Amino acid sequence: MNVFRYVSDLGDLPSALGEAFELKGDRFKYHDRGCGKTLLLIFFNNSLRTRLSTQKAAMNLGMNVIVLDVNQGAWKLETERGVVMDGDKSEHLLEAVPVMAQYCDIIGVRTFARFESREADYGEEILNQFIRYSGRPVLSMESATVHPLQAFADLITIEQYRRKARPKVVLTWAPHPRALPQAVPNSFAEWMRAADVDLVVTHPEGYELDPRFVGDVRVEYDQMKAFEGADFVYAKNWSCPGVTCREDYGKVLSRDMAWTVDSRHMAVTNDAFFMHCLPVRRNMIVTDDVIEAPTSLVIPEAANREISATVVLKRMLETL
Ligand code: AN0
Ligand code: CP
Repeated sequence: MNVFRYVSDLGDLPSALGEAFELKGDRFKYHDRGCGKTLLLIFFNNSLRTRLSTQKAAMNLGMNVIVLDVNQGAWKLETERGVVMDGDKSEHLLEAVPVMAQYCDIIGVRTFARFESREADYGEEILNQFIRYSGRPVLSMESATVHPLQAFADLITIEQYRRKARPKVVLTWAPHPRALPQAVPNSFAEWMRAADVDLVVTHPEGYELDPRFVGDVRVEYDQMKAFEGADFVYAKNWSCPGVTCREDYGKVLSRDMAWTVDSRHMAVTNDAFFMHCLPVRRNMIVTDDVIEAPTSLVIPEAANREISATVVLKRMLETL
């Protein structure tokens, strides 16, 4: 595997899930696979889980790890070609990427949507420069439009807890004070469609996700109706994807607190498990009682980030 962005990059999904459960049983099973190999993790944005779980995954495989926080101690990077660099940016990505590639075998990149232009974000301009100019396998650790390590961990979690062959999974929008990317809901929808689940998406009007990720999945604008009989509730805020109205891309269109997932919502489900990728703002996205209930999977879900990253890195090491 040379690039990890989409579910299709993983190849056969059941075999990847099989490997994930094998690694859950023994996370050090392939502890010599990465011997003498170096993983470089580059963060343009903050992270707790991705930073720790991806490093842990690399260590499970015997790799060395280097972490660079671009905005803390490195030179500020220009990303657009043709710019006269007379501002605060001292170095261009076109030099920085091949330089960074000299010191590693695999590169992970976190680079959120910037909301400056839908075309730039949905064109994955930063991640693609790493793919194009590094000559190394590259994995998205949440880039502008996708968060595949999260979606893979979410799928492992659903596999682990499902009580029926084809569970009803509801992806619900919930309010948040700031504009957030669509990467998590995009990948979640994409990966759930590839898995055998009954997916329903619910959000206020204007929050329609990009069809390349949601396909023709059922969208239910009545949140309570969507929750009926759900086996899993996956909450997430996202800003306007700009699908129905391009000018609104990246905007906060609703702050409606009626969408906060609370016990009233959970009561109409099939005793659903609650999921969120974290970090979560309590009593905006979800109430204290729902996230603290025994049916809340937020911690096992975060634990599975180590597993998804171990599977992905193992497969990248195999193709070096
Ligand atoms: C980010 C997002 O919504 O994409 C990261 C989630 C994993 N969340 C925040 O910035 C709060
Ligand atoms: N879920 C997730 O990716 O968390 P971080 O932003 O803390 O890495």
